[in-house]
Amino acid sequence: MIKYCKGCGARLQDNNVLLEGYTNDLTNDLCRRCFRLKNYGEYQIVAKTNDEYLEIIKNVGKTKSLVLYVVDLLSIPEHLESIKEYLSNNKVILVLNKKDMLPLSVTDEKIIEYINRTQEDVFVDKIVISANKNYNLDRLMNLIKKHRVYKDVYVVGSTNAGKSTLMNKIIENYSVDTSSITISSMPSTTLDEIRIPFKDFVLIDTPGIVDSYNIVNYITESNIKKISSHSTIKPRTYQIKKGQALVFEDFLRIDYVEGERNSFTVFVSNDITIKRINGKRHNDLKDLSRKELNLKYHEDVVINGLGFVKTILEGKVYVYVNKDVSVFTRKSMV
Ligand SMILES: Nc1nc2c(ncn2[C@@H]2O[C@H](COP(=O)(O)OP(=O)(O)OP(=O)(O)O)[C@@H](O)[C@H]2O)c(=O)[nH]1
Ligand SMILES: [Mg+2]
Repeated sequence: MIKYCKGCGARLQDNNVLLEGYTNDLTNDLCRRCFRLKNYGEYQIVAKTNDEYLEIIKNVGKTKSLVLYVVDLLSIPEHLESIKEYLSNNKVILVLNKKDMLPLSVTDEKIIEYINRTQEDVFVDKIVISANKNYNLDRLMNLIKKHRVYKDVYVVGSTNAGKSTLMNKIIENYSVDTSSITISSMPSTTLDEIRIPFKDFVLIDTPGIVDSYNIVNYITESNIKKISSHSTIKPRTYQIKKGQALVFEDFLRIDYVEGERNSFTVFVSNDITIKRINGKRHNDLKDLSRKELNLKYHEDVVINGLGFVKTILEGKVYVYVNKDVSVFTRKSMV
């Protein structure tokens, strides 16, 4: 009998320890990797190519089913609408997750209004939720009922957006099933589709698209844990003069190189240490790749996977970070 791991969706096998889905006993419900991740927090990297993920998402496109596109509010992609390239025939609900990370002053209305202002509208609905805190899940269930086309409803999005966490909360709140899907702060936790039947529909978790421009691919495991802390961000504001710089741990530096005295408010995990330095006197992290960005009035500097820095006045910054991490400016979100 073919059996799939209830944690990550991989097909269970007892032949090769090195391949996904390995277990020493095929009567187990979990593969060894999920067992260790759930019980000891040990993470084991699995090599999966982006082509495999694209294949999965293209297949979702062929089904014409309703799709929940889950996005981490702290890492909103620059072009949300590009998901529709693969899902042109699907109705897609945009699910903005991890609301609990943002200060309470950032209301759902403000977030949705911001998305409407800055992104092309390709979604049948948009909703702000917190899977961790069960926030707005009832409303989401109603949206699923309202827009569902067939029995199957897919959950897609970048790795670490919180798809499996959302699935687990829906299982906890709305199903008699007691199994739970594996979640972790590390990328590529879910490895294959996982189908969970509910009264009127079947929800299908999918592996996240690995975003190769996300900072999580280029920092240490201990820094990944720091950037994905679960406590509400306390924004940190720095009055900053030309020539000064902010240094984030050992992976990011932002130099303010042109402009009047400005104010930088940093929205990143509270566990990340930030130092303000005299940029001319200290050369820390200048060996990282440099990106030059011009600031307009009221813009955010977004560091994909980490968070953003809200600025006020016009000016110019140099951002030093791994060359593959995407960094861009946008109109202020908050
Ligand atoms: N603060 C906060 N963290 C969340 C929330 N939802 C998920 N997370 C965290 O985000 C990380 C990734 O969660 P997963 O559910 O494994 O993400 P995923 O989208 O299934 O990831 P892959 O399976 O790798 O594609 C974990 O550390 C979760 O605890 C949320 O609503 N708020
Ligand atoms: Mg997952």
